Formats: sequence, structure tokens, C-alpha cells
Amino acid sequence: MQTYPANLDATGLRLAVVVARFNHLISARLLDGARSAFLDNGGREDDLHIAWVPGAFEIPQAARLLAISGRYDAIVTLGSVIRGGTPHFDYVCDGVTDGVREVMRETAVPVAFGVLTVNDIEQAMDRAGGCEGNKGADVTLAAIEMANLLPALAKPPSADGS
Ligand code: INI
Repeated sequence: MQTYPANLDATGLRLAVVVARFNHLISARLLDGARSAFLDNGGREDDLHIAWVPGAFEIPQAARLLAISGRYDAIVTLGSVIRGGTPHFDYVCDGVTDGVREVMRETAVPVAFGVLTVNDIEQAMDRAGGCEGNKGADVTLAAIEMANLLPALAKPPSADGS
């Protein structure tokens, strides 16, 4: 039996973060969480590149270009879509979730999804460093894990099973 252990060591990894400026207060907190998770796990500040975009709807386009550049081991996407009184919420949510999924399928570069989809600002604050932790940090750990796992999966196993 062969098991691929979870590896959260960010040493040597290059990470790009695409972050939406819309609801800036939330985004800034998510970005703080992402940065801390990367640096606390061995990543270097020089290997962390940040791309701000206007809103969540623009995230997939920027993430796609960063992924196909071949410069990054993983991409982290951050933002928040807060439900209002119009169907706009659903369109933006669908656009960003479908778009990010498509980038992962097309490029095979891990793209972690850290876009909050919430009913109100309080829920967003809870998940951006409040009582429910920091989603930016959580998804960065997922990005690191996938960036380490995918090359290991692609490599033929050696005779000793390592
Ligand atoms: N963008 C967000 O990131 N969050 C939102 O809550 C939001 N709402 O509610 O409208 C939002 N809209 C802007 C959108 O992402 C695009 O930037 C805009 O439509 C231009 O393409």
C-alpha cells in the first residue's frame, strides 16, 4: 500500500494570491491570514506575489494567466461576495466558482478557493479572522498541500515505495 502524506511545508514554493478589492476590509484580513500561513510554514516573502483585481468576478481571469505562466506552484484566490437584495450575488458567485474550477481543470495548477459567499458583513468578519478563524489561512494551507501532492502523484513510485 502506498499513501501520500499531507505535506504542509512551503519551503521553496512560489505562491500567487489573487485578491478582490471589493469589500476591501474583508479582503485585507483574508490576505493577512494567507500571508501568515505561507510564511509560518517556510515560504519566503519574495516567493509570495499578490495581484489585486476589482472584484470577485475578475478573479478567474487573473488566476488563469498566473497559472499558465508556469511561474507558480499554486494560486490562492481571496475575496467575499455578500448577499444583497438583487440576483447580482448569484451571478458573481457562479462566475467566480465556475471560473476558478475551470482554471484548475485547464491548467492542473492548484487553485485554492478563498472567496467567502455569505449573507452579511458579520458572517464575513467571522470567517476573516473572527470567531470562525481565517479562511485565507485555511485555503493557503490547502494550496501548499496540493502544490506538494501533485508532483508526487505525477512521479512514478520508486522500488522502495517512497
Ligand atoms: N464583487 C465582489 O467581490 N463582492 C461582491 O459582493 C460584489 N457585489 O455584491 O456586487 C462584487 N461585485 C463586483 C464584481 O465582482 C465585478 O467586479 C464587477 O461586476 C465588474 O466586472
